[in-house]
Amino acid sequence: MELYFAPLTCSLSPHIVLRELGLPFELIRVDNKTKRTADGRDFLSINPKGYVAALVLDNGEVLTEGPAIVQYLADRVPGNTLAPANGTWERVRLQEWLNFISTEIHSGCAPLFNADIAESTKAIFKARLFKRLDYLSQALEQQDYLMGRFGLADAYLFTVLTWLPLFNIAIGDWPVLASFMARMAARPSVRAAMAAEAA
Ligand SMILES: N[C@@H](CCC(=O)N[C@@H](CS)C(=O)NCC(=O)O)C(=O)O
Repeated sequence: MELYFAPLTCSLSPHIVLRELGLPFELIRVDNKTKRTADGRDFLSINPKGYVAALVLDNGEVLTEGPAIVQYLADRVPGNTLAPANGTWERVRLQEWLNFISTEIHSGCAPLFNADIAESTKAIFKARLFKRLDYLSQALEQQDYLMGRFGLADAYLFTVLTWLPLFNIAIGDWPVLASFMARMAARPSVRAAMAAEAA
């Protein structure tokens, strides 16, 4: 399998999951501005959507959309503890979390990356994001991970929360989330993924 990634973007989530599951993969860097891969190919010919993450399977199929990719990966490793089995209520709960992170946090951060949006407008998006962070903080108050034990949703949440300092949002304002980030950052898979992306 090949994972097309751009450093410290949302592709970090499937990258962490690949390492947690111990699946073999090749990491291929994409320049998100030029849409070229590190080995000189046109990324748009691989993923016409033009964004990471993209996973190319051994049979040539291309899978995109982070929440779909991580669930596909977990389902390849029977008995792993990163995702409850398909068809169970717990799996629906996982999908609820992945969707929340995707639409409320990941997409909630998107306007804050945009240099053409005025600070006064960004303040509106930030206020909305803060409510979601409050909710996450409550959810993690009594447990270390979103579903009790470490799983797919945590890899995704960690990934999107690493962006907060870019928007001058101090994670320390949510001590529970700061502890979550520290816990996640200490995981060998996370350290290895971040080191590989920084290389
Ligand atoms: N819906 C996609 C969004 C992916 C996405 O936002 N990728 C960003 C990095 S976090 C990207 O590559 N943006 C470059 C672009 O859109 O040109 C998913 O959830 O996987």
